[in-house]
Amino acid sequence: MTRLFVSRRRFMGIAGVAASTVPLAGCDMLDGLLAGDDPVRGFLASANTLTYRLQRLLIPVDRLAPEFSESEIRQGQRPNGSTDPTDPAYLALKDAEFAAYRLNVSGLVERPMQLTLDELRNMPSRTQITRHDCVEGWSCVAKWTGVPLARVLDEAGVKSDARYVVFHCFDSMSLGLGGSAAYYESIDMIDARHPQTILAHGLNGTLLPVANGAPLRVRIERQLGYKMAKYIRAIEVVSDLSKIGGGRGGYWEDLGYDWYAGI
Ligand SMILES: Nc1nc2c(c(=O)[nH]1)N[C@H]1C(S)=C(S)[C@@H](COP(=O)(O)O)O[C@H]1N2
Ligand SMILES: [Mo]
Repeated sequence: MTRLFVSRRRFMGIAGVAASTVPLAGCDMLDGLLAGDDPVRGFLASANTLTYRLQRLLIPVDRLAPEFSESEIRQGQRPNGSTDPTDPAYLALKDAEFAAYRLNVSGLVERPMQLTLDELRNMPSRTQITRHDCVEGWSCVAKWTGVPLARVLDEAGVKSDARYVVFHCFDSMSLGLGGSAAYYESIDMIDARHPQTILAHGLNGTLLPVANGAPLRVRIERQLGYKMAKYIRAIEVVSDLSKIGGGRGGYWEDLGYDWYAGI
């Protein structure tokens, strides 16, 4: 298949050229993007801020990640990270096959909602065969089915000061020394409204298994695997990430990973 996407390495090449031509070209748009009031400035390392801004500038907001054919699915989606959460609230739901599950939608929305799995499954769905790239260096092609996040956001009515969508998860991760923190993630409104960003409830033609995030996980196809929160219990629309978790936009980000993990 054709490579429709710009690889991270090639992108950094473009970014390097673009950055180095800024003073010469005097490009207002680039200047604005490089120096403007970036909402993530306060918590992102500058290199990641630059990557984020340039990628947003150079790559069309609706550019699709590559999609594959059924024959390119070579194995099951490899479970990674949490694969069997033991948090009591999750176990109680799992024991009853998630019948009492509700997706909580809150924050900067006109109509906060609590959606059942049936309601989510009955919304318009999208199925896509995409490649999952984990930061640890492995990839898997799999078929995902779910409701576009944009659709859920539209039903809730996003307020004009919204900048990010936060995914709160059921599973907590050990931080050592007896501490733990709930997994969470966040994306900007561009990725939130991207056509391939779905709240997936199906994997390779079956219900999403527990190991891969049942009953609901997000697919964000233009970013690395750790952005794609599994075991989602709530979605919160916010204008600022600094008061959530450790303030850097995600469980792994709070431990030093980049917030923007575009590929
Ligand atoms: N809630 C939650 N989401 C998570 C993780 C996790 O540990 N907990 N791991 C992340 C990482 S690092 C990857 S690679 C993918 C793995 O998804 P998979 O198990 O379906 O392959 O989930 C991501 N989302
Ligand atoms: Mo990962």
